[in-house]
Amino acid sequence: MTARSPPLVVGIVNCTPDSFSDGGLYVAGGGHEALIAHAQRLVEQGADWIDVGGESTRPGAVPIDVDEECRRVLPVVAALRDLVPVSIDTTKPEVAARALAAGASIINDVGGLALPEMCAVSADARATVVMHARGNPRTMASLTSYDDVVAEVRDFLVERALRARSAEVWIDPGVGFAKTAEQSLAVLRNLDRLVHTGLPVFVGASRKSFIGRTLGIADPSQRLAGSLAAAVAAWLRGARALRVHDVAETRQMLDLLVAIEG
Ligand code: HH2
Repeated sequence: MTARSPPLVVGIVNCTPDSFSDGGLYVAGGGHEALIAHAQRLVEQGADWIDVGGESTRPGAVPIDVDEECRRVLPVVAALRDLVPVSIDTTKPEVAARALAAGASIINDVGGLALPEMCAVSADARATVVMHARGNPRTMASLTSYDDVVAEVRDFLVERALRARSAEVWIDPGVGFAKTAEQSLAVLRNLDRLVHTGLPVFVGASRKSFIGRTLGIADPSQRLAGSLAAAVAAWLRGARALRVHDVAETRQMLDLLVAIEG
């Protein structure tokens, strides 16, 4: 293993009642105040950036409108703006614009800049994360036919990254989005092919269903060890940012690897 600087650790704050991995944990536990306290804890644990999302992308998730999404995320974004870089995880240009005005500096678009309006809004962001996906949460599970999943994901991302108007553009293979467990494993195994594009690579594998399917673990909260394995694999292949639920554990793992490797 060659020494390399650790990736950025991106802490996930889901302001949703129905996310796949922490389904409404913080919403149920006290609304915005609890979400902000959770985000602050992630920063104390070593998160370099916080990703705030208000709409679940879980397969089959029910869509919500702009006002409801903003009601969920904007107070959290505003509370974090002076503490840590914040990305807004949304596919809606209006939500992205309002979150940037509230203090977010990064757009995380799991729609991969499909909408021209989102490309325009990205001009006001410091950075954009462009993720590969197909269809929407209701259809993506059936859109998993590829000739060469790695090449198709890479070519999609290179083309979509050109649409971003921010100074910095990240690409993300979209683990679990319109991908079977085997395809998610293949994408992670071949992540260096994305890294070779020269664009910084962002990976969100934390607690995802490919870990559950591969290891036979139904409960997402029990997938920490698998998530750490995916994080190491992504880092060793050159990922520069890891989107994770378990910040303290990911930080500890990365810090020890850095200490060993020098
Ligand atoms: N995965 C999820 C949401 N947003 N953004 C990027 N860039 N990459 C990802 O892999 C990614 C993402 C899904 O995870 P989670 O936020 O935990 O659940 P939910 O979509 O149910 O809110």
